[in-house]
Amino acid sequence: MLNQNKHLKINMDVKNHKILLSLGSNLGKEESTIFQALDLLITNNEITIDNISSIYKTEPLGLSNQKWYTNIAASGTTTLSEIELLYFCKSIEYLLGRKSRTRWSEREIDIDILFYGNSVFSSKYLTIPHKELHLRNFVLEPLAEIEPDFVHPLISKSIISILENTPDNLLVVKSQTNT
Ligand code: A4P
Ligand code: MG
Repeated sequence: MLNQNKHLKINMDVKNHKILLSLGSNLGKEESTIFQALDLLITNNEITIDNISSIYKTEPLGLSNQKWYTNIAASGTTTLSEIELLYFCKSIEYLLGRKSRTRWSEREIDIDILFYGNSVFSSKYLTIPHKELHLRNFVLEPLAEIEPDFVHPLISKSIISILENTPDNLLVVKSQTNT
């Protein structure tokens, strides 16, 4: 009886956190890989995906001699911790064939955790909010479509207002509306 109560207490303490993710690919079947990644995310019963943006075609940031990217943003919830969510995203990247390359190289799939509720978190392996999201049109445009009013906990501005003032001038083109 005592043990049962202990488990009940643990379950009641589990918290659902809002998550905002950015997914990108510029190698292989980009769109289908991104949707496979979303399908794999929800195989975890501790993750929900509630909304996804349109698909965007985006000019590459970093190494310019690579193909344009396909990028989307997604929102959902999780009861995983920040680090558990990162490891799960990394395992999906691996399953979908992401190879190890130098930073900013072309990639089969990239899953970045943009926000985890209003959490501010920094460790060797994970920084939340994602440290460069406010400087990137390819992240901000899709995100503004689904979460324009979400306020960045460090910058204290909404996504739409960050987008309106971004210094980034790389091109982002909406290619398909999700219905
Ligand atoms: N990491 C730290 N914080 C996070 C976070 N919030 N979410 C660590 C996810 N990962 C995070 O990432 C390197 C390490 O960052 C991870 O192992 C994790 O521990 P990675 O995905 O393995 O390598 P990367 O993506 O090459 O490096 P990085 O620094 O994450 O690059 P970005 O910022 O992801 O940029 N241009 C366009 N148009 N569209 C793109 O999607 N993507 C990139 C990659 C460059 N140019 C692009 C795009
Ligand atoms: Mg990344």
